[in-house]
Amino acid sequence: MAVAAAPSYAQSACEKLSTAHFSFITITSATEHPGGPFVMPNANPNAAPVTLPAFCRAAGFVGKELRFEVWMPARWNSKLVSVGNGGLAGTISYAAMVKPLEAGYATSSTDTGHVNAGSGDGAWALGHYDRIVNFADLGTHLLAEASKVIIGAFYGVKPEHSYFNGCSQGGHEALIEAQRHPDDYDGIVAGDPANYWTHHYVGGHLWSGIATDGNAYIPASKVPILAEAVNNACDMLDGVKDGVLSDPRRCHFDPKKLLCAGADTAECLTAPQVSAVEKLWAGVKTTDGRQVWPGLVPGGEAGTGGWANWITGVGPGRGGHLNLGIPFFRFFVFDDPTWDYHTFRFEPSDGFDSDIDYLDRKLGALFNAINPDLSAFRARGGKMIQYHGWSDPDITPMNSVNYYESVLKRMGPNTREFYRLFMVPGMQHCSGGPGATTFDMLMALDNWKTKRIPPDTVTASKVTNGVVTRTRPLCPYPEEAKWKGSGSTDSAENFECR
Ligand SMILES: [Ca+2]
Repeated sequence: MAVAAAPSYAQSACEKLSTAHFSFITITSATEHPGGPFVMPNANPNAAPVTLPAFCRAAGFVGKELRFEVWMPARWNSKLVSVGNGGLAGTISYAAMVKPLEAGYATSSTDTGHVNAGSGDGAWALGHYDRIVNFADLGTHLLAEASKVIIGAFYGVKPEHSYFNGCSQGGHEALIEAQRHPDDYDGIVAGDPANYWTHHYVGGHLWSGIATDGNAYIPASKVPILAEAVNNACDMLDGVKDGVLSDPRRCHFDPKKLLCAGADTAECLTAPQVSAVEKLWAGVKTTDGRQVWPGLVPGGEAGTGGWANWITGVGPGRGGHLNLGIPFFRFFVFDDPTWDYHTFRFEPSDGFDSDIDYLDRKLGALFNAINPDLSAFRARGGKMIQYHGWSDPDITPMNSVNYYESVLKRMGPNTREFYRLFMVPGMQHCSGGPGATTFDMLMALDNWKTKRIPPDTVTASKVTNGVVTRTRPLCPYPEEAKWKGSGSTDSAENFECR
């Protein structure tokens, strides 16, 4: 590496990494960044460089093709944060490494063992079961091991604490780690997790396309009328008129109220469109009444990160759900690049099992992180914070409620001493939405782990054009932020968790 310009004096500790020998890791580059403007890898060519503190940037791979990077600051807080991926992964999550690095953490990320050509690309999985295993389970585990080895070689000591922080697929990775690799991290943040993967792909990604198929398609232009009608019916159920539903389960708005009286207009829903909303809120049930996947809940439908992105998309069959769902079924499940989502068998027929059963048998054990037994993670002193946007139009928030309650049932009432769930009113998928959606769960986790300050409340801000316009407490589930009855409803101090 870099022999041509090699100076006669000794290599720096960072540069030495590129010639060091590691049993299971190949280092492809190790370079010192002196601090200052840094051009982010994969950045838009027109994007301005970010300003970063001085750090050592090590890049390498594990095995055949599991690429990763570890960024190690000159002024290190002795801790590691590995960051998770989104969608079908396939890229190192550089952007998510910036904040931890600035805060003094060593930080790492992996592409989980494949490179994709965009968020809707799943062709890399076809005929590559090893890649599927890395993506679903092993990639994040190997990242933890590689990160600790590199950090040990660079600083001379292992991290005092190691954390994982991810949302969506990153939340899935987080729960895989807590359940299957509990020795990797002693603190975990799991956001809007896709942990019940196979049922989310059937009941979310696929069902969204089926429910809005043909004349049931809802154009994005009609989403605001649904959002407004929901708010008119349910916003005040929590006592505060703020365009946000504190607990959407109390909202029982009937979409038939929007049914067109006569001809279809921009202000009403046709009967098939009403039926689509009902299907999306109902989720998927088998004919014998088993809930395969819970539906979405009302609230937060409007906005760029709402239904217009995930469900309606820019045209029929082009929403975010199908964009991720179709490649999964084509390249992971049915091994057929031309597979048509209309052919999916929700029920057994003609002597065949349902495709849900087929999928679960093929990939359920690998992908689904739904084991409620977190005893190994608890025993090693692990702390975990999970959060989920109550207005997530991608992964239904009921998934997080269901998983948390399953753990509570299994692990008992002391569960909250090591694992807490924060439902975020008015937050869409991992960010955005009408609520107060800016918060720092990593700091809450670190305070819990290192200072023994449990997260009894986490303050969230609503930021509009860079200005904080509202603060609210987030509360450990099942507590909810309740207005005390006096004072500004834009100020967290006037709310309490109960
Ligand atoms: Ca409200």
